[in-house]
Amino acid sequence: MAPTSPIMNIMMKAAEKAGRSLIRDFGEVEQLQVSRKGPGDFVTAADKRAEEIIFEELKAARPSYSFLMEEGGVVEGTDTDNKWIIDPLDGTHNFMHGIPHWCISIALETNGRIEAALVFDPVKHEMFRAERSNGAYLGRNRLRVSNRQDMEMSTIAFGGAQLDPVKQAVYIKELNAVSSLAPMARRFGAAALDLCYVAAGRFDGYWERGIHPWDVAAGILILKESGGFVTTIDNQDNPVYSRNIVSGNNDIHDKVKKILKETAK
Ligand code: LIP
Repeated sequence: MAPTSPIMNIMMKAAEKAGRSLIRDFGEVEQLQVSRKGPGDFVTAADKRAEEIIFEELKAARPSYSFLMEEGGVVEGTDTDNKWIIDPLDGTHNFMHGIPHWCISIALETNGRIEAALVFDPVKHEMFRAERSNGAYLGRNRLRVSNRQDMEMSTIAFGGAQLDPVKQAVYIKELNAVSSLAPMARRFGAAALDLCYVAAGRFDGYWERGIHPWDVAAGILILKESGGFVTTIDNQDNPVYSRNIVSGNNDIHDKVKKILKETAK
């Protein structure tokens, strides 16, 4: 495996420990599908348990750092230059339904820039990781985005269906516009893995509105370090906090972004 830095080793240890907890809980979820209450409360507890594990591990290693977490929110440290951005279970809906496509996402933001990123899929034993200017890796293998330029043959992931009727109308309009040119577009339900799969060349592009910083912070650096492009649909500055994102290899990113912008007119 490519040499990992001390900070990446800390992140990997935390992710692997939380992954063991989630794999145990995921094994229980199958049985809960048929229970009267369903697995909802159980999954919430599993999510929070994983976040507590990650928080304790990272806090012990870097006591002064701040945190932004999906469940626990903001925890200010004395060192406000360094902030962990954590989604302990990305792909919650998949997890709840026993669908083996979910992950742990941990990013370290330093002075407003993501410097280290890790996305761990414990079911498939895949650890995607990157440090700024040092490339992106899946295990020993260096990640590179695809060279595909043909929308018709591209696999483009998306997300963002909304119960809000106004937002849902935008979603349907965008999905119709992109999928009419890229019929293989499909939804997988975990933004962090969507970005990592673009980085690995499995997908050629991904877009979504309504995502949160913890869903995408790590995947954005991993994708950029694999030669991919990540921007916002609405030309905001920082895709980590913009709540909307469009990404891909250079060609597909540009083509999808152009379609989305034309759809918005
Ligand atoms: C999920 C995202 C996914 C989105 C889902 C949900 P969660 O995050 O990863 O891309 O489509 O609606 O937001 O809630 O599983 O951490």
